[in-house]
Amino acid sequence: MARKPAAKSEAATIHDQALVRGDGGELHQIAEGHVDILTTAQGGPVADDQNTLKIGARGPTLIEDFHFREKIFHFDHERIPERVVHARGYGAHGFFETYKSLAKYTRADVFQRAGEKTPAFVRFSTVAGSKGSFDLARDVRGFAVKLYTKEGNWDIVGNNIPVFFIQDAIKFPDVIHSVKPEPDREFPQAQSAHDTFWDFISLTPESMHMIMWVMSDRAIPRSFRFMQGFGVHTFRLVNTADESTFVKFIWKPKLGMQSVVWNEAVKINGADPDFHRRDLWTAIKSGNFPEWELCLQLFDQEFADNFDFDVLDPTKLIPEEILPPIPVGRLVLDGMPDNFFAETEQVAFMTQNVPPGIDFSNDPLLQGRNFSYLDTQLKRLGSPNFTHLPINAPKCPFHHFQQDGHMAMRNPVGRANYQPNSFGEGPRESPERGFRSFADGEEGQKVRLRPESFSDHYSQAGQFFNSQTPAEQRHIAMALTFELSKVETPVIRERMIAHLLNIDEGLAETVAEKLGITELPEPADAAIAPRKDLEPSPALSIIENGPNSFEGRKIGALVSNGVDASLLKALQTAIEKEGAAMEVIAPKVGGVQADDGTKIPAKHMIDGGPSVLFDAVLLLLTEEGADLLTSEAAARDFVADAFAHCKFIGFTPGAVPLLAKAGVDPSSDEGLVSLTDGDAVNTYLEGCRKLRLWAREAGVKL
Ligand code: HDE
Repeated sequence: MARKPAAKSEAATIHDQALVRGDGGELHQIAEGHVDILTTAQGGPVADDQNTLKIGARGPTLIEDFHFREKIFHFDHERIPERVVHARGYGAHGFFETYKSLAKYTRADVFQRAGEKTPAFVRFSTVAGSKGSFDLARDVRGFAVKLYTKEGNWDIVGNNIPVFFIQDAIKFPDVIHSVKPEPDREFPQAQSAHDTFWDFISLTPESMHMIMWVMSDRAIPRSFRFMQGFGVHTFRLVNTADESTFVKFIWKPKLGMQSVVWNEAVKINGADPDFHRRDLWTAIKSGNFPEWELCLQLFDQEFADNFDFDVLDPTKLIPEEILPPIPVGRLVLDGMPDNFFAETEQVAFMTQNVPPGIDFSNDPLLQGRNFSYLDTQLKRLGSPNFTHLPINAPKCPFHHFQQDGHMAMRNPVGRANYQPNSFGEGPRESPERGFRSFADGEEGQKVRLRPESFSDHYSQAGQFFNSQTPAEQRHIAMALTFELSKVETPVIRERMIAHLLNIDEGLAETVAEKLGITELPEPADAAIAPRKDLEPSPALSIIENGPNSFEGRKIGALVSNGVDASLLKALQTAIEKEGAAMEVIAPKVGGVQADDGTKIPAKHMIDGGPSVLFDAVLLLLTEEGADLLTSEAAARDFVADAFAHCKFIGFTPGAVPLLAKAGVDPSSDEGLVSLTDGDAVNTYLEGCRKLRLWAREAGVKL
């Protein structure tokens, strides 16, 4: 059980069967020298954990070996079903700090006092891939936040994209079945580039807005730390006077947004399938705690009635230029779980977890989700007592009469486990402090109907496309081309072009041309003619909203023997001052010897540290060093990829032969910085703050 050494003061030997209490209060046996004695789960000391019990050294194993049986049986049961969606995820602990009281809008305790800190657990995830899939899949990212408020847990189970594929929860199994591996062949894994996904999408016009997001750079983020998060649905805030204000939740990363390019994503998946989780782990473990601001879009019924689209439609967003988000607090992630399974795997998010003062709207997707999440946790965690697990238990006092069942950890004492009772035992409900649903007046016929107000499927898709920079538009066209090129059924490709014609003709033509479709189809039938009068929303572009800072980013410095020690030191100091990090890559992982004789340790050997793992690169090579590297494919790729991915490259004169061998002209653009010039280190870092030199991309033709 416990693996930590026991407290010294209580040490004793196994001979007197001493029990001591560990840090977590657990009991364990210790021996001389304070090494725990291995025991069975029943606490029995084990003499031999290397050999099963047999008749003779070469004989059959005995069923009597209770230690072996217990160990193997437990192992056989180590896995629980992975989440049907969002199986691959990574979590971290932190806190939410409220900026100012929002009492005017909500009675939720979490928003009453400026400076109030509420413990939080966040799990980021991909949607389609299984638990062991790679991090850089083109996919939506989950952004699920659990706030352990003083009035119970509040889960904002969001995504990094503010809209969704479907308008009604009854379609969720269909959209997910279509994107998961095809059921007869069980591939492709963690990919939307296949027939069934695009078949469903091309038959589901309401998905078009979300498709534009998923084909954009939002779906290949550089880091969880550089993503926005969205609650997606319209929710309500409700104050003490039972007045409701509609709200949309947005998390904005303090370090700004950043994504990678597709060619890079594909290579990262090979070089480091755990790229995103390693990034979060490294940042938090090194004290660089990522931070997001919670921003609210608040609006009333009148705004809702006058807005271009239905605020209950989860395939629509409210542009920030029309309704500016107000920052109301910050989320800081400052701790990694001690045990991945206990925390990240067992954490159970549920949209229905809301404290008094937060309420739902009638968004039919949200209403459906409120059914699904409890059910999925029961299936996954196997017992209604999943709320007893430390990661899921509220951190405020709680009292109820639920009891028994599998693995009940909290067992009530006393006689009356019901209420009302005559024994004065147990809690009672509180109409004042308890959760009161907003008393919206509802009446109507029982129908299975989609409202008319949900029927414009193209206008916001077009607005999203028109709000992107040319580089981002190019990426969308390339993503659509790539994905549809993997679709083997021509009619599906053509159906998609017919939809794209309703979104943006230029985009449709580009994709059709790249797919080799010579005759454009008719535009798809649209229930409502697509609007072309929606103003672009610059807030929707990642590049338009760059951080203009290199903080939190990482530089890969390729070095050779004889590297200029003082230049390396100057770069290291400047990079750290910027709040960024540098990792050294060398021909051998043992490192190199600098020109002043010092030994420079390397983090990676050249084959293990490709430039796709870094935001910018340095080539700190002597001519001799570069000559040796020119014959290495990994070194040539290091340079060629950094260039193709529009990264800033700082280089010493010695590195020129390697640049040449990689097909890169050192004077081709301002993203190539010779480190001999006067203020070269600063010039290089100034460039890095732009993150990428997108002007280069058109010429690179990835
Ligand atoms: Fe989920 N979703 N979802 N979803 N979802 C799950 O719950 C579901 C939707 C989201 O890190 C499941 O614990 C339905 C939208 C996240 O543990 C399940 C519908 C959004 C996570 C489920 C949706 C999300 C989930 C699977 C359509 C963004 C991962 C495992 C009505 C706002 C949470 C689980 C974590 C997980 C159902 C649509 C976000 C099956 C029925 C829209 C971030 O309950």
